[in-house]
Amino acid sequence: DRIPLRRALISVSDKAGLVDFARALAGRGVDLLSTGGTAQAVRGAGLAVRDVADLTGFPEMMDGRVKTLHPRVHGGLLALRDNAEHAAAMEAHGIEAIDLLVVNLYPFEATVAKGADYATCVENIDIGGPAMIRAAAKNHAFVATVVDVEDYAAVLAELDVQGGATTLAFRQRLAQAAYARTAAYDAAVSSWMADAIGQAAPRRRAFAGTLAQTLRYGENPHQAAAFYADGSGRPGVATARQWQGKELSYNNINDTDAAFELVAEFDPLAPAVAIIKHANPCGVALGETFEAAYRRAYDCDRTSAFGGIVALNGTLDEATARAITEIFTEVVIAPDATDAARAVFAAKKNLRLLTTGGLPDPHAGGLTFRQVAGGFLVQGRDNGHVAREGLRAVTRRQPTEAELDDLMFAWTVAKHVKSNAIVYARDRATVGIGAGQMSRVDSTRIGRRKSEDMAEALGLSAPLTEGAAVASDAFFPFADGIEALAAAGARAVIQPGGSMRDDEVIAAADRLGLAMVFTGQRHFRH
Ligand code: 93A
Repeated sequence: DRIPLRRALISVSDKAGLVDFARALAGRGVDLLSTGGTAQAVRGAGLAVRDVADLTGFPEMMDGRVKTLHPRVHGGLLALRDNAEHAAAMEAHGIEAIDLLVVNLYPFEATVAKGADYATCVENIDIGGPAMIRAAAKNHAFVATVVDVEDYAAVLAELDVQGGATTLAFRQRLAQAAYARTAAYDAAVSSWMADAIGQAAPRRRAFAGTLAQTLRYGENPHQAAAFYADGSGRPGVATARQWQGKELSYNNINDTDAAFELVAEFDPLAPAVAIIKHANPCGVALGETFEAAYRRAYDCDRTSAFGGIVALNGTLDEATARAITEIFTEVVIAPDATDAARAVFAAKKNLRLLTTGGLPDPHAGGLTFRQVAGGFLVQGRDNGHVAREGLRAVTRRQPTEAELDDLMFAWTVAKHVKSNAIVYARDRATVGIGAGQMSRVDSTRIGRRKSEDMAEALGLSAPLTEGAAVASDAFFPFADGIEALAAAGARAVIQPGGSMRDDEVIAAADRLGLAMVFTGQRHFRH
């Protein structure tokens, strides 16, 4: 299964490492063939290389759309070397065997990420490259296929160890990676087109990403893991710059994402801070300054905030950085950070700081995924939004303006809390969060108990749930949830409505003097 490497076809858009690799191949006696730009670069380094156009007898034409789509190329890649008929065809048509294909494709994903116009994106759909990759990878019994600059060194190492040949196992590994590349490439094209033509429905979609990072492990140390970028360029943990600290873990990435998507919901002109633990917020607040917002968020649940992830919806400043370093924090993510803030963090080696250059658009479309046995669930992002004017007051008492502010705030936070979600808020800060319970009434109790614990720790005379506004991510199926909220001292409630027992729930609110509004929209998050 060892195949001597005699001839290579190199056709690359990314010319990094090209000349050194071509020189190393030539030095091992490999005959080089290349397309126009690649040949020029190789020749420019003083190496001998034949143009594919000379091999095919056709010039590159139609702006390069047709360069390698020719039987002399594809025959050379696909011919079975141990098949007499194939050998006869090669002989009859002047086809030379190609033992190594080196291709990296037109930079379609990068072109889309740059925000190029439609025609430019179309022009960057590579046709000849994927065709050659698929041909060579199919014929891995004889041909080695390289689609990644990072594999150049591995090829040379293989040739050295195998005396100028490649083994089947090596070619199989390359072929597997080659098909991953062409699949990801076409998925990127299809996803871009779906966006470009406004096809939001998750039908007839293919999904793929490009490897951003191999992770030390997954959710637990015995699970292998990796991080893929989807190429959308959405500002967030996938595209962020990390300034310091060790590599992010799987759980860090998941939590950092939850934190940043949450703060992105708030008006960037109003400082907002979220502290996340295990993908749930344990404190969220707006403030006059980021420092004030951070301290208010921290005061929701100081115990849980330890070792958390902090997200800001604006530039991290020095005072806020100092406040954050008062306790141990795993990751801080923000659109930007001042030099002074970075200097504060520089002394904390274990703290990771990520800046993104912007906030993700909470109203943007896109798809989210979840795996189940044997398949994927795909849905549109939860970009639902209810405006203040869209709320329907259903109780005798109408919420005051101040209560409405807090209801809207709590509702926004609740969207980012695992169901069943109950969020108590006062003065646009969370004061109690009940997350991820199987019964809604349990979430109301947990949020209250958290608030009582904090009141005790802070030496307050009463828990801040007294007089709070409360959001529930889905409707109250029974009046018991409302009764539990009233018992905690809550004064106003926001929820989707739509329960069979809405009448009982509204009657309970009226009896207990609560103001309640319906959103007509639910934010389950399981
Ligand atoms: O426009 S293409 O799809 N038509 C082709 O026949 C073709 N063959 C190779 N693009 C084609 N390529 C691509 O050209 C390769 O995948 C590579 O990305 C690029 C290298 O071009 P050059 O050597 O001229 O820089």
